[in-house]
Amino acid sequence: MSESETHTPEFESVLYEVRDGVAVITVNRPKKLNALNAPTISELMEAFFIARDDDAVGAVVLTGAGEKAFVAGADIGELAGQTPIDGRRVARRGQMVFELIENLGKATVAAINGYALGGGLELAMAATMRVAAKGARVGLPESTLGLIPGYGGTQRLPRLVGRGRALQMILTGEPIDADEAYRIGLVNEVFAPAELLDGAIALAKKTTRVGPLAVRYGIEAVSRGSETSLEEGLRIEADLFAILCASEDMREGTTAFLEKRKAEFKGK
Ligand code: CO8
Repeated sequence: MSESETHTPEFESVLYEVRDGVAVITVNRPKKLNALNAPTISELMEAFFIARDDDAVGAVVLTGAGEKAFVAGADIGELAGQTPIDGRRVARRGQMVFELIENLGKATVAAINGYALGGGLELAMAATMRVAAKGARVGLPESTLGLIPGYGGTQRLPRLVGRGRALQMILTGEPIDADEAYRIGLVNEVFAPAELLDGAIALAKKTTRVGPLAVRYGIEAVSRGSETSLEEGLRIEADLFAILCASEDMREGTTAFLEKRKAEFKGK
């Protein structure tokens, strides 16, 4: 075990551990259904920085403590007293943390183990992939509070499931269950609750067996490319492809194939 794998940071509302090369980050406020208050957002940011910078971590799984919720949203107690100035600042801060997750350079799998509502679903949508426990419920109920999503929901949901379904979820506030989320492509897989975490770790682990730079640039190509024209996106793809052609990993991957052996990638 490397030294970095033994390093377990201590947080108030977030648990962090590394299992076999996968960092498992757990939002840990089960009595409040893991609602995201300001300190939890800060701790999540710190945890993701640690995962990003640790070479012993190849991928990340993000989940919620307890059996009831992944994250039931932003903390409504904090939201209730916000002025417009606070609201903008808090929304931008959360958005920044979610962008860190989205562009971590390593795959992140959100393991949705119960309610993922409002900021909770928005957090899961910043992950590279999502898996859910059967019976989990996901939605954007902000409109029932007289709000709209503020952690990226109005932007990421239509990109994932299309405009019509996204607007239905945003404007009615009604949640959908895991099977329906799977059907519309919002989650990648559905597991029995007892198998969710192992399933999420197994999926995350698969992304650590391929070239690490390929994962980094694959995420970047999809992320940047989906925000631009096809022509510009194809150029981004070709540029990133060209960078990979200069990597040791590409040399190793192609040579290993030709020599009929398993590639040993170094992320270089
Ligand atoms: N915030 C704060 N506390 C919460 C939240 C939340 N989002 N969700 C649950 N809790 C608390 C409850 O108040 C309760 O606390 P206590 O025991 O002290 O009374 C505890 O968690 C358990 O919850 P319930 O008793 O309500 O559990 P139920 O099983 O009866 O209901 C539900 C579960 C259906 C999930 C229910 O708790 C619920 O509706 N929660 C709120 C869901 C919601 O509306 N989420 C969206 C919040 S708004 C948002 O996320 C905006 C994001 C963008 C913000 C951008 C700028 C800040």
